[in-house]
Amino acid sequence: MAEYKHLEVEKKWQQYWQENKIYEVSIDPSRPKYYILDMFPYPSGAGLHVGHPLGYIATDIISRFKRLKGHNVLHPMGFDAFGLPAEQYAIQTGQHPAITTETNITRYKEQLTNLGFSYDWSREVRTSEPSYYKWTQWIFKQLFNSWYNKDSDKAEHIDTLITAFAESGNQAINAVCDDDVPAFSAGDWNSWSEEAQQKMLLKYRLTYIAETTVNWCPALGTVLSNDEVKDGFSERGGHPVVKKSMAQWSMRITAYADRLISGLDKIDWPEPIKDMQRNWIGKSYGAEVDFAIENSDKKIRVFTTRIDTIYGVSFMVVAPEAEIVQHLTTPEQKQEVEDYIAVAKNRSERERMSDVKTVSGVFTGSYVIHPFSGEKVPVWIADYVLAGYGTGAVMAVPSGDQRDFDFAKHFDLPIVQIIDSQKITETEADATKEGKMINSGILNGLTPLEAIDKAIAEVEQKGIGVRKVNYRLRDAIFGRQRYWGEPIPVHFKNGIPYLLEDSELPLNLPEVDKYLPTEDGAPPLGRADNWQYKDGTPYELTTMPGWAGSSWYFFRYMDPDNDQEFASEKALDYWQQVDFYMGGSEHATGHLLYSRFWTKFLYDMGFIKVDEYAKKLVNQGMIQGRSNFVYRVKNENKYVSFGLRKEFDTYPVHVDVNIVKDDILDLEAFKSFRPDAEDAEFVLENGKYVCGWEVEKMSKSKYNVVNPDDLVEKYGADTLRMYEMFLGPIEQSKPWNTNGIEGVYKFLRKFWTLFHNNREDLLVVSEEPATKEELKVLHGLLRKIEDDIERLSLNTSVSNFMIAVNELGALSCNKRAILEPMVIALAPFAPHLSEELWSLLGHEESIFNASYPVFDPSHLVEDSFEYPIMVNGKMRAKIQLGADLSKEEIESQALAHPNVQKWTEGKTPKKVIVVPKKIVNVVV
Ligand code: ANZ
Repeated sequence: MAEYKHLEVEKKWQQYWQENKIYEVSIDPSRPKYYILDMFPYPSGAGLHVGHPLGYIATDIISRFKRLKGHNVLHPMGFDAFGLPAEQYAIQTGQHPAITTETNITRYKEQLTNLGFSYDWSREVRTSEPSYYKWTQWIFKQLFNSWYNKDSDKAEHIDTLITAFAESGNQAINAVCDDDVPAFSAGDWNSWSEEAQQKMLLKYRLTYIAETTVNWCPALGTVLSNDEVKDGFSERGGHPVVKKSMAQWSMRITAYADRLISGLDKIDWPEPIKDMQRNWIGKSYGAEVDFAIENSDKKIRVFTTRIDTIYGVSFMVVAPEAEIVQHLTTPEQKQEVEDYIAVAKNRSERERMSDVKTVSGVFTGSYVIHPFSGEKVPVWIADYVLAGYGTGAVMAVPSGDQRDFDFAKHFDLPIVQIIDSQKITETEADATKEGKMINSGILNGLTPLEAIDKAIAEVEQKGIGVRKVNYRLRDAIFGRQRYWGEPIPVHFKNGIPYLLEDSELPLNLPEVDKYLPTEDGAPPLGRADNWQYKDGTPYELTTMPGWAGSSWYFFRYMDPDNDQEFASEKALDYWQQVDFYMGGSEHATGHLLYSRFWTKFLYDMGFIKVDEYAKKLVNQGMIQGRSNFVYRVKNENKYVSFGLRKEFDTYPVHVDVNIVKDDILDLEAFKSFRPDAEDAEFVLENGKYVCGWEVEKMSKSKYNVVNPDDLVEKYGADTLRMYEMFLGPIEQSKPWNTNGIEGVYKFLRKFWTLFHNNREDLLVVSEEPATKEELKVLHGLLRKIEDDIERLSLNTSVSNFMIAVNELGALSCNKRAILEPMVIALAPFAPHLSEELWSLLGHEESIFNASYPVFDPSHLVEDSFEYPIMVNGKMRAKIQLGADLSKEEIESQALAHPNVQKWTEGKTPKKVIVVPKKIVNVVV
């Protein structure tokens, strides 16, 4: 039998695809487009492990399937090439990050090519290429030149704002802007210097510089965004992160908070991702209420979502950083307050939010006056109140809020229970069986929402408060004190930022002698010679964050070589948006939110026609590692097989999974893996050393990393592709286990054999017409595969192929009429093998230019049925009858059967019951 040589065949077709540009696509209005995208990877030094391609394989199958079904499929790949690891490697070794990145990309591409992906590499993008980041810088410029008009509910060019200021000041302007914008008239504006005007505009621009509290990571020497900080440590490297006030570039993403929430309703994204985005944006409806400070003309303004509980207020809490704290602190409390602030400062916002156990705080010595009861209420500071949220102050209601309750208990503060505006004792409160629920007077008999609404109206009428919607979302810090990122296309005159001209883009990343901050703490770009604009004014020193380049790359793939625009109108019109996006859920509040923000902005400015870039998103699961263990006897050079380990005093040691097969250790390989085991004693079970196993994260240190290259070498890419799909539903996380891969390998060989009919050298297919049975197998398969792919159930597709091949094997089917359509159906999954068989079948063009076989349901209709015939309750005969016979015909055929004749003894039956396609019952 002609053997299938995967190595040869796969290389051959990969080369053919490349040489013949099989996967290059262009605009073709005659076919429906389909844009299918994977999140582009950061090319790390470690290369791909078997977990990485999981999503890529799934999207490749769908791409090829859609193409065979007649779509014009855009399926590109590129690299998110700026990033910290290359920069850190540069710091350690002095090697330019561009070189590291280039090396890693070469390796990634090689690995991806080996897996036989159908990317249109002519559209590859790399965010670190000047021809790409020119347009990232250009988008930055557009953001700088825009402001958000709440009346039109969209971004507009800054010129419209300047005109409005010059004509009528800022009072009639309803904009998203900084909190501290003073009122000014047209006269004021027109009398201001250029510098003063520019300073004011910065408070409105969609990207701006402002003094902000940032997450500063001293070890990395840079600022991090909220989503790059986990529990007070940097996500990368796990270094401590502290709060620091710095002048920073920010993006006014908060302007889009509402639209980022409402837009979720029109996209088909996983619910958990949508929930994460909603919570991250954190819209809450409530009110701001003023509490007058006793013996002062100042007030404390609080934000509350539960103004209906105002009668239950028994103290106030202000964030330790709040400015008003200075004013509130009495001389007696000064020392205590200062000590507390010093400690609180070092806890990150996240830490403060997530820590519900520690109760800490200090009394300021001051009181406010309750606006309804007129009573004195003590004011405390505590770090569970965040300076950056709401007004940085809360009215504490221990009977309504758990934190306030814990605080009151800890510091022995009063807990006020109320009913019908009357304070009641705790016993009375218990008696209401409401526990800590509040039931306040003005609000009796109303639902909580009605109650809140009514209470807000009341404070508004009293002039002590206003209705207010708050968001947890903060503006996104945009500048990074790093080298390996996009330069920000700005220079400074008298401290005011000015943009570079379009013709001056890209602003190329300059060379530096070291990738570290300068001696006086400026970012690495501060080391570059002549890092200044043509007029001698200095350039910005920070670079853009990792999320800049990835916030719009999906548009660049549509027209990657355009040097006049980020993408042409024609390309944008044709490709519109991504139809299917696949990637990890870990990007929920990072990339997946920022990219939606930039899309909405580009839409507002009329550059694109869609305001969501990805119609459908699927999160692939994580592939975990399956680690193997050997059991070493303590203080001895002796290893015990898994089943016997308890008979000795052993401890488990990780062993490289690549020298274990079906949990049996390759002893020779083990001896070279651990040279000290050369003379070790092995206690075996049935002559074998059995390893234990556990599911863990896939990582080098656990020796459970499986490299796809090795598997491709051994079994072929087609096997690996189908095996990865076979592991289980794509959205599920699952452990890698190489053990089952042989099953898929054998299946592909079996399929190959169908075409060869045991002949040594050549393919033998019969030109005979297919039988009904054979057609039934084929069309049964086609129906299932199409259904599986639509439902993304690629694991069941693989088993459906296996079943069909077994059935055809049993029928010894080698007919072209069956096998040819079947090769096309298999091609998305096993492209190399299918391409080879297709050419052996005599086709000259690539199989991917063929059309998908059309499923014909008529082949699945049963045309006859075997009826059991019962006579007086006992089965007496079976008869094969046409499926389309009428009841009468079935009855007469049944009664004519010799066995029925025999058992009815020729009598006329009392009753004959015919259940079509089930049974015939004869009663005599
Ligand atoms: C009184 C009250 C009574 C509250 C009650 C809640 C329950 P969300 O939904 O997240 O917006 N709060 C306001 N500003 C805060 C800050 N800077 N730091 C910490 N907590 C703050 O939560 C709003 C509620 O969180 C507000 O409503 C306030 O407590 C608290 F039974 O006011 B509430």
